[in-house]
Amino acid sequence: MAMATLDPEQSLFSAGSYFGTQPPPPTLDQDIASVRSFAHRQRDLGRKVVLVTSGGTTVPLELNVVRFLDNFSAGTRGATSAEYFLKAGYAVIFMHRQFSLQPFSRHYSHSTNPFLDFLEIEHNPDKSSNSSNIAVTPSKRDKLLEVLTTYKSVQQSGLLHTLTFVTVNDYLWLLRAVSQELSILGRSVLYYLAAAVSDFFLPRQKMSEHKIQSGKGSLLIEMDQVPKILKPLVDEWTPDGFIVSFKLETDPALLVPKAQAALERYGHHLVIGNNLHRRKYEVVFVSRDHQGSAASGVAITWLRISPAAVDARGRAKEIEEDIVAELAKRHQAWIDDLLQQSFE
Ligand code: 9Z3
Repeated sequence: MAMATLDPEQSLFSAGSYFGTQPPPPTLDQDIASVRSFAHRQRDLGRKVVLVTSGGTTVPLELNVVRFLDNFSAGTRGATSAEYFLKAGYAVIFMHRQFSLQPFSRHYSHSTNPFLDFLEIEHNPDKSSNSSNIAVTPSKRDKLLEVLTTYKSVQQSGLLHTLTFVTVNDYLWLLRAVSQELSILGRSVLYYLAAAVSDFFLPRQKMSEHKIQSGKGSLLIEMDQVPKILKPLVDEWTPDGFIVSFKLETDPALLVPKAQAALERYGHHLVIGNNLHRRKYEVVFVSRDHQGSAASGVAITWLRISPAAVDARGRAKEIEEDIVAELAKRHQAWIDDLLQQSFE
């Protein structure tokens, strides 16, 4: 692909100048082909599809990358939500940061619940034989069987398609391409943008080729702003989709105003605000108020669970269960409304 040259004075990228100057990831064509066939299959089957983005993006500081900036996210929100979307009947494209949590395997994360800890060796009583069996610790069996059964059935049904990104550049190229492919699904596609995306990046043209050397005192790096890609996503790439973005803040006073500002700026359907420290127990839905009951024209709904809450099976409740139930309801209501309007 021919690259436009970057004006060294230029520091504000539009989506157009970004994609005209930054190179696509090498696996992009392959990823596009896989998403294209997934989207066509789901359309033919009449299924709703959700694109879940999950995990943090990196910003490399060198071309031969040794150092990079990272964005906070383990991928819990995305991986957990993907499971509940599957349960709600959606086909899921799970676009995640390489090595971040994934649906199903997240229950057995190497750091919080390493699988080797609940496997036991059953030695063969025949001492002359060295064939031993592996068994699951009895107290872990029920949960593992449940997770494994769902995982196998999802795999068999082809309802889950996984894509990987590492850098913010990978993420931007993939999001554009995937949303363009999914636009064939019209209103049945939901975007659930839970990945933690860097606001700043270092354009390729400004990156040092080799490892930045120390010894010259402090390091000053000037980064450019990542283009606001929600705007072209909403207006151009997938104009019919139902688009939900997340807003992360650490100052509670900023959460609702910033979520509201994002909604107004991009004109999409919903912003889910979450505070870093309370994100597992509390989120706020900020959307346009169609009933007109709020003076501001904005509807603000808090969704909360108690940290001690348990689900129907007596396990720790996950707020994503309620987030996804509410979204599935809103998505369907929006489809029905538009259908109704087209008859009027
Ligand atoms: C989120 O706010 C996610 O809910 C979290 C999930 C990253 C907090 P974990 O993976 O965390 O469960 O540990 N994602 C969006 C973050 C983000 O970058 N939003 C941008 C912003 O706030 C807008 S796209 O400006």
